[in-house]
Amino acid sequence: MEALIHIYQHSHSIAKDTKIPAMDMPTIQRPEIQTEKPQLKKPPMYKVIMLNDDYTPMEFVVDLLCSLFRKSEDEASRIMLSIHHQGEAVCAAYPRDIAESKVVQVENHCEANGHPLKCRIEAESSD
Ligand code: TYC
Repeated sequence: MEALIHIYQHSHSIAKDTKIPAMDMPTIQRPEIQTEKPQLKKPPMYKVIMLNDDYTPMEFVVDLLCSLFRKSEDEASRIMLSIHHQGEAVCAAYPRDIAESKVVQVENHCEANGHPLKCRIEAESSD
C-alpha cells in the first residue's frame, strides 16, 4: 500500500504529506436541485357579506366594521350605508377559515348586545 501511494503521489505530482482519500470513502452526493417552480397557489377567497335589518343601530354597525374588519371610520360608514340602502354589502374577503371565524365573531358580538345583525360568506369568483 505504501508503495502504491508513493507511485500515485509521484505520477500525479502530489506532495508527500498530502492525504489521499481512502478507497472506501463514500462518494459525495450532489444535493438535488429543484428545477420546478414551487406551487404557491393563493387560497380561494370568501367574501363576508353583511345583511341589513331594521333594528341594529347604525353606529353599532360602523363600530363593528372598524373593530372587526379594520375599516377606517369613513369606509365603515360607507359600507354601513350601502348595506342599509342595498340590503347587503361585502365587508371584506379572506381565506375560508378566517371568513367563517369573522361571521362567528360578528354574530357573537351582535347577540351579546341584543342586535339581530347577520352576515354570511360567499366564494369569490376565481377569475
Ligand atoms: N338598517 C339599520 C338601521 O336603520 C342599520 C343597519 C345597517 C343594520 C347595516 C344592519 O348590517 C346592517 N338602524
